[in-house]
Amino acid sequence: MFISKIEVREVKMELTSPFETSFGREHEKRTIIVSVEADGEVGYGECPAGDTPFYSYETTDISWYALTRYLAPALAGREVKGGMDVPALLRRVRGYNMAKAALEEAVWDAQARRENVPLSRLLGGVKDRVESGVSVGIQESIDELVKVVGRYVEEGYPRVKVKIKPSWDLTVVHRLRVEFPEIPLMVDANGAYDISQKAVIKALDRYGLMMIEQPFGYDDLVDHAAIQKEIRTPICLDESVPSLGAVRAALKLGSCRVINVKVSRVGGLCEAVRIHDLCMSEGVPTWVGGMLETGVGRAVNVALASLPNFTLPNDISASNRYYHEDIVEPPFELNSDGTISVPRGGGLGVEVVWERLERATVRSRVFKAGG
Ligand code: OSB
Ligand code: MG
Repeated sequence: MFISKIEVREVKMELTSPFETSFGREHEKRTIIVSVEADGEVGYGECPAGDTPFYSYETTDISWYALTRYLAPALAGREVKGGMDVPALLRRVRGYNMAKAALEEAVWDAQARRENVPLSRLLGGVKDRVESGVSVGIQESIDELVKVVGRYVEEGYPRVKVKIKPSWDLTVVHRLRVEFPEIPLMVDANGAYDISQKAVIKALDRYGLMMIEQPFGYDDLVDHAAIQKEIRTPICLDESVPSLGAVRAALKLGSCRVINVKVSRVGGLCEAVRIHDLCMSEGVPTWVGGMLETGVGRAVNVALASLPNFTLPNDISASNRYYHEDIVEPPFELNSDGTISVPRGGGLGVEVVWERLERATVRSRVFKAGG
């Protein structure tokens, strides 16, 4: 496939409700949508980096810089067989995983559309529905959180993850267990603790949580290994595993028993599938994490989650959990069995609605073969 044109767009989408984590609160989502034209097909990908460098150094502006200065120019005018060939063309650039992932996704989508197969099939997916889960941010009060969680349980979400931080942890989990004794529940600290606060993590071990996600620092595999030895609840890593190499180190050290695989955090679908395959061969369960993506990134996440070792509920919720109006049609919806269906159409299996994309676009740049 000859990559004749790449378009990079910054898009601004209002969230249905603010999303607060241990590192801050977001009211709207700035994201980057890239499109790649090749052999008459157009493929889409998304770079859902955050507005601030509190989850990752890679912010929307940093990704924009990497995409427009180095990555899109490195890909425009190149010949590829498909998504599989993209990492090698971008490898000279170190880091900027979220920016790289968006371009690779767009090429995968174009390839799958050209072959008229669902992206899921191209990746080795085996499921036609993937298990949904909802990630609930920090709220104004515990009563408010109970209301919000109750609403999602009512809507049929089969697993709830709540964000925690020091001062919003044990009392919150205790109350949730009183109100919802049976629901599959987990917590995500986004690295808000360190080993000196391990008493909190050990106390969380009493609540039958499915897992505790990323309690300690993003670059700390050793202390995660230490705490995992002291508790029964599986530790799940997110920020600490940005690559296959990091996953290998984490498994060897015993830093976790579950891996959150985020396409954008690991730099694309090729790396995500490699991590999936390694975890499958090691008997380590995985699930697909999210970054409040629009329907473009969500479609990619759904396709990935259809692979066999994604055996735990994913951070993939319905479009209306995030946005009043998604930029794709049809929007993703929650089935009555708590799953989200894998689209059957070619590529992502959903269509970007041009007027909505245009309306949400803040800035854009075009790169063509031959400059
Ligand atoms: O840590 O998993 C995280 C959103 C943005 C950045 C980091 C995280 C998250 C979420 C939301 O938890 C997951 C979703 O997209 O539903
Ligand atoms: Mg996380």
